Amino acid sequence: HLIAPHGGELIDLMVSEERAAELKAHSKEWPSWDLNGRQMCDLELLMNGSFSPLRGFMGKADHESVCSSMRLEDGTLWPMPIMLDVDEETAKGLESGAKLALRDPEGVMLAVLNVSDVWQPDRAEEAKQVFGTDNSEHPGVDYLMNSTNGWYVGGEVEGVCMPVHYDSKDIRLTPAELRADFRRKGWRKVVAFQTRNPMHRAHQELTLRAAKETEANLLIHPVVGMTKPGDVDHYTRVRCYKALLPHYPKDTVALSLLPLAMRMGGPREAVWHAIIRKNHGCTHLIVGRDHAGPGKDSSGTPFYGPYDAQELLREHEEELGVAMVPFKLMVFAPDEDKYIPLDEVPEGTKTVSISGTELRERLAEGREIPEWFTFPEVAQELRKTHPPKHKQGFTVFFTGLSGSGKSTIANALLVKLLEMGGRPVTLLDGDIVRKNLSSELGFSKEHRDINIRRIGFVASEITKNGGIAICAPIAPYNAVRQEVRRMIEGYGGFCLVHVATPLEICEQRDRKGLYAKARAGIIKEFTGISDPYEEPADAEMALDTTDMTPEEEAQQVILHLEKEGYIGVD
Ligand code: PPS
Repeated sequence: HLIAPHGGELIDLMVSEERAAELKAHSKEWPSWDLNGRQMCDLELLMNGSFSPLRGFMGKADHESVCSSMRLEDGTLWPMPIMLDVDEETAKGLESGAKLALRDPEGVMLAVLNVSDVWQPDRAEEAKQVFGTDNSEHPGVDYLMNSTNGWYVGGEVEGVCMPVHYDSKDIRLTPAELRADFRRKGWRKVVAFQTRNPMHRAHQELTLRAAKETEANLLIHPVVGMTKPGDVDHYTRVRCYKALLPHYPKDTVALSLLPLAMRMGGPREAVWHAIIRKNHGCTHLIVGRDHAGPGKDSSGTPFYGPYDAQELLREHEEELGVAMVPFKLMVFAPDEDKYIPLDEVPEGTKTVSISGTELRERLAEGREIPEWFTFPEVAQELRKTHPPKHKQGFTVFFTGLSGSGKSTIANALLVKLLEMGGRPVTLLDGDIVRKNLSSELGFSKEHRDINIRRIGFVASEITKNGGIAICAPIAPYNAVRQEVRRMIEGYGGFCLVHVATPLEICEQRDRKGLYAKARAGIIKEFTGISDPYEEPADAEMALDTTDMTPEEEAQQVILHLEKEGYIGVD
């Protein structure tokens, strides 16, 4: 007596063992496509029936119909294109009737695509129709325009093997498993809560209210596939969700993880979420303000209105059979010690709330997170993965001409940081790197860029793991320096220091005799003499070593790091 899946039948694309063996035996004759993260998520949800009634990646007719009218060609409501994008070389080798082996990053064949269509889509048009904009500040548009390949391949999928997950296996329930679970427990009305964020007390309050109001059981159904860049990682979130479960009445709530790749498509995405939950046996979906919203563009204009998603789902809830439960913004009334929906707050009542930004700031500064805001167990989990800045990793990246004094300052800084203690410190000096990591490289632009990328990669790993990396290459090119900054900033601090000693001084000093050789033409492509140095415009600090001691310079860097919060006291 559970709600019927979308389209009437729960799709299961996994083939029999016999058929799988047959497909594997033939696969050497077929071209292969290595799936990326997004495609892996989509394939898993296709294969396990989360995307019922879809039986594969969309062909041209369905794609056009979904983009223009939110319906498959046969009229079934379906708001989001589910496409397999491939490069030109792969596309050119395929035609209708061909088979394409779909492989995971290790090369294991997960499925076979029975190709029906191969075409070059108009992605800008798709963006406008699906997301309502072709502005690539919208993460869904950005992905479509800048991270998808230019060709689509459509066709039915025969599933051979599910993608492997090593984490939380017991709570990654497929639609069939979740339905079986609901049947066993006698749940018929189930309200789903979609989330990509940690859940705080307001979320617990509103989900509980939604369950009570609809007299339904609650499924907490967080997305663990791909969410918005910058979101809290799903390992941390799952620990937070688990910590929250004991705060619900016993046997009324279930937790299951959904390996969905979100598109941040607002209204259309809300309808898609409802269809996916319907396939998982849910009858209701909680939809909040700006559901699956990408936020605002650079001019501060939101991509969607705050209630667009609620309205679009409401328009279709009857057809779908999934009811939209509007989620009210909950605020805390400290004097009454309880949460109240914002629109029900009596006049004159004092209320408080903490925004996502403020929470991040409190974590970064190691400040208190009040119990009215989040349960202490949840706060503790967040603190573990979001330590205050003075416990996070960071990279100090010196750039400057040969002989400018980078190595000397870097060494002085290394010693001062080791003296302070607390975090491991690694010095990636130009010369050391060129002896070890980059021993085969020369000094062409291409090789210098490879060298800096390698240094950046190592520094980003060190930073991610809470250590300190000090880099001191020449790094003459701006673009790759910025690339390194982007690699690191997501993990911790990044401080670019321009050691701006003028060329004349470097040449006068000529400690290694290299300038003399460069002037004589014995060394070619020498930075500053016969090769360019692009002065950074984005440096956090510039140091001119002409009149300063290395000691003083290292001290300046330390003071800057202290100001930024990366050096502090417990
Ligand atoms: S880069 O551009 O960042 O990849 O260079 P880097 O790895 O820092 O290596 C610079 C050191 O190599 C020596 N050297 C040269 N530098 C510049 N140009 C040419 N052609 C060159 N040939 C050898 C030089 O000793 C540099 O060390 P520092 O410590 O900067 O003086």
